[in-house]
Amino acid sequence: MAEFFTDVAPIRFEGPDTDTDLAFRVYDPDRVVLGQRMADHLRMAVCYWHSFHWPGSDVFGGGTFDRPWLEAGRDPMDAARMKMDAAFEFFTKLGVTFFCFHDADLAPTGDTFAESKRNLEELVDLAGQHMERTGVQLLWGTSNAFSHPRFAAGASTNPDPEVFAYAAAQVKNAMDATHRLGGANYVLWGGREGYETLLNTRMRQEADQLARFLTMVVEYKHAIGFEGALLIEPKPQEPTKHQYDYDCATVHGFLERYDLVGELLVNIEVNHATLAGHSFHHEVAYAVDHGIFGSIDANRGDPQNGWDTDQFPNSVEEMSLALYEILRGGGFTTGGFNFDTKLRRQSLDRADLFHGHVGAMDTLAQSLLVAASLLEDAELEAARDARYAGWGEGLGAQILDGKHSLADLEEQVASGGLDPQPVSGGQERLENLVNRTLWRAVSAPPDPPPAA
Ligand code: XLS
Ligand code: NI
Ligand code: NI
Repeated sequence: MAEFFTDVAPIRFEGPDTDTDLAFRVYDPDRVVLGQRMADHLRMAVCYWHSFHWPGSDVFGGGTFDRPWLEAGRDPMDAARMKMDAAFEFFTKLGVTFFCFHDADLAPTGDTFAESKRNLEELVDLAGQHMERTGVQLLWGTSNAFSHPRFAAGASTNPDPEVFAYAAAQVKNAMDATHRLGGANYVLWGGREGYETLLNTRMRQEADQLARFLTMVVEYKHAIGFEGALLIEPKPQEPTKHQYDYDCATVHGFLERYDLVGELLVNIEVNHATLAGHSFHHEVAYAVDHGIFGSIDANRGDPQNGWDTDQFPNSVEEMSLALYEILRGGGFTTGGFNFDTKLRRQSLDRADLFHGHVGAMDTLAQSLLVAASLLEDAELEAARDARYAGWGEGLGAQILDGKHSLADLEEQVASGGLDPQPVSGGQERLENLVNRTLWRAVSAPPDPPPAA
């Protein structure tokens, strides 16, 4: 097997004081935090598409990267095998636990559906061998039902039922591939499940189609005995002007409306949250609180841009707040942190892909320490508990139990029995508490190893 990343040695944990550029300063997979290994808390994954299947092109220019398997004129199956060799070399040198793929980045699209299916099966077999050899696992698989021109007007929400059928066939095969590789989840991102103009769109019709599609996916999951979670990835727009899976709350409402709650969870992407006008913290807190939290696509946007820049995460604060909510909710079950991240187009060196991921992994490891520390000293939670204490007993509990009507409450207030006084929300104190934890957590000594 030819090596591609020949200039890079396996990345090691060397601690915060190391001078080695490509080393982990905080991410130490076996370090125990809140009783669990860092690697098992974070469940990090590299994405196949941006990392290996994208040449560094943008809407104004072609590929800039050194990716020999993407060069024109190669036999597509040879190129796909070469790409897979490089990908697994990268995963193992990085020391990441998982990867994620779309059918279309793993295997070349053939001239016919049957040929695409054969290609996928062959490359799934090969991926299985690489996984066996390296121990790298699959966090999730998905199907690309947005790039091909037939999906320009949507996949399941297309006005043409034959396109719906085509997307169904594709998703069935991608679910089979994911199942075969022992994937922990299957993701559905509705890239073109939205509209460009309302002038030619029936929103209710398209919502019914989407619900029918998802119901078929749920039925198929149970039919094949796939035990992973099904995840919807919300995004408000791009490439379409409006996407139906706008944000977590919209997806949640949709699941309720079509009786799909409990069957599908969400895969929250940081940059999609910010495009929807929310913070990432908001989306995670919503999902955890409402029982629909599944997994994360970790990246970041650029505050000056209104599109999905998919940069590597580097804000410990942003990630810590989200991780705090995740840990509060009990941590990941099937989900994890997938790096849905792109290098910048000028990042031409082979090593740049390592720099992006090493920084991102250290950012998450740092954030885990901060979140664990916030959880352990419990001050944030105590402040929240105190703020809502009135709802746990007396009047508050009675109201929630339906023991009072509007008229009842009017009587109590009118008779002078109630005289509520405003209390401080304490926001600045809590913000300071978070900031103190941010600079303290990372320098704290690691937990002692668990007793044997
Ligand atoms: C695009 C999405 C995509 C999904 C998988 O914005 O993030 O990469 O994660 O189809
Ligand atoms: Ni994504
Ligand atoms: Ni995205």
